[in-house]
Amino acid sequence: VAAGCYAKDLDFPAGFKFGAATASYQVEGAWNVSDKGVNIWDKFVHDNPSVIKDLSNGDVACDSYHNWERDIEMAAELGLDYYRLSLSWARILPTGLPNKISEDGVKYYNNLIDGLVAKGIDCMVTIYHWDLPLPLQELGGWTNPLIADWFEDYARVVYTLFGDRVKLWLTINEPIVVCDATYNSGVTAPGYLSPDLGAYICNKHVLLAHAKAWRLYDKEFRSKFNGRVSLANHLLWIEAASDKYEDLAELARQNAVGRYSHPIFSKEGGWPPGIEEAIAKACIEKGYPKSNFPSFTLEEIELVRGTYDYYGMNHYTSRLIRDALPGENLTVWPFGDCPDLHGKMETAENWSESVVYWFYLNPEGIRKQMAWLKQQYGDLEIMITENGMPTYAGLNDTTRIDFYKSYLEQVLLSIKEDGVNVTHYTAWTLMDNFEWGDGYTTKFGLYEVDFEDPKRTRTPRESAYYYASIIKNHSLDVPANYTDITLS
Ligand code: PNW
Repeated sequence: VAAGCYAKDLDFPAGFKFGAATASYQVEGAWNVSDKGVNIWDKFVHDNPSVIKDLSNGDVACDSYHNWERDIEMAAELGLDYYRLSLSWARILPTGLPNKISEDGVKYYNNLIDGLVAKGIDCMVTIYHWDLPLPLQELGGWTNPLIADWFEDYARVVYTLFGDRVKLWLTINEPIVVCDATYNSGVTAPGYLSPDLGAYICNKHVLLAHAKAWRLYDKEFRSKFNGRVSLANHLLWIEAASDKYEDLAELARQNAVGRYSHPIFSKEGGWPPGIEEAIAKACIEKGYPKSNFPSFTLEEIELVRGTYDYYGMNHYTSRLIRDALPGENLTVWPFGDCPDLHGKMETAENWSESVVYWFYLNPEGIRKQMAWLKQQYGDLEIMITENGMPTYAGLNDTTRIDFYKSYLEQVLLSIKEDGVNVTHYTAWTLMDNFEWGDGYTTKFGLYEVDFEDPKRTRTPRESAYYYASIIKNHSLDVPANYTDITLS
């Protein structure tokens, strides 16, 4: 990939689709209405308010549970081809299991999905975006092998309920956060630390859960509904800090991306090359009698291999990696370094900072990431399931406009120069929402939300006009008067 390359032809291919995303816990609120069950984020923030920067929580959030008509209106006026939303497991199944299905929970999603479909907007639905029902967590959550069956049973319920109208499914959002970030850092729900063990066990179980849900769709629903299913992986692009670290960088990519992709998307299946050996070595060094990293049986390898209809990619930022110096302090993945590989993460001088500590802007990273996916897993269809940038409050978000322009330009280069089959682009996010540990302090929204206002009024930012114009023109070549589009 040539550095500093700029696209000449700014039109998107015919059929390329644009969307925007949200997630249940981040927008819905209504945490205890009707018979909704408690989930791990409800409990995590109520028990530990200080883990969230502004001591806030998602109890009300954007109150999308009550404002769903406004959410549809925003999706429609932006001209979105599709809206990516997630389902709250405990809102649909209060106990986590299908012994009881909440009528009100189902009604909320039916209203939303029907309203979108009526406006000609497709639905991309994430089945799990981090809000596990509490009763399942109390039995170990993603470290209990039964989670694969619990997830499959939940998936059956939602395919049955919504599959007639939902044609794009994502089983699990960012398993690397569900596993690595959660068990290594304790800063995401359930806030339970289990370094060197929890993340590894979880890694295997999310793959089995995804695979069972994909196979269920393939066997029982595909012929009837003709939809497509994948998962959304979080891909941090990692490059060598200098030539001598090329091997380390490749191993770090296999650790960050491969552990959640290779078993599903590679031809041979199973764990990515070098990873079992590297983690075994790290475990022995840390004094464990043997590797804590689980192996796959041949049957499990076959169960997981090939369980995709496209590649779902969330991408935000990049890092450089080098060998750690002796005694150097290493923080944990995915927000920190790569201790299992003795790797220290850095950022390049020319990557500008955002208002969030982990986020540095490197537009070329998204193109290099997709080229790497193609080289590793062949000519897959890639859907960008999240991409966006944080700012502080304010409607004149020029930096966000520059972000979308520069990242989308690299997407065009991927398509036109690298021959990558990327077909969908999803902006994170439709509106400001509960940004996990950052609470409401940082804003990713195309629409600003007034969290002081009981009505949670939404107002379009300048970037909303810009994005609407890209969609309308099907091109990055937008007219100078793009704010003339009417948004409410
Ligand atoms: C994603 N990292 O999380 C999530 O899917 C969204 O729910 C979230 O609001 C959004 O990005 C913005 O933060 C991330 O390791 C997970 O760099 C991990 C990272 C970044 C974002």
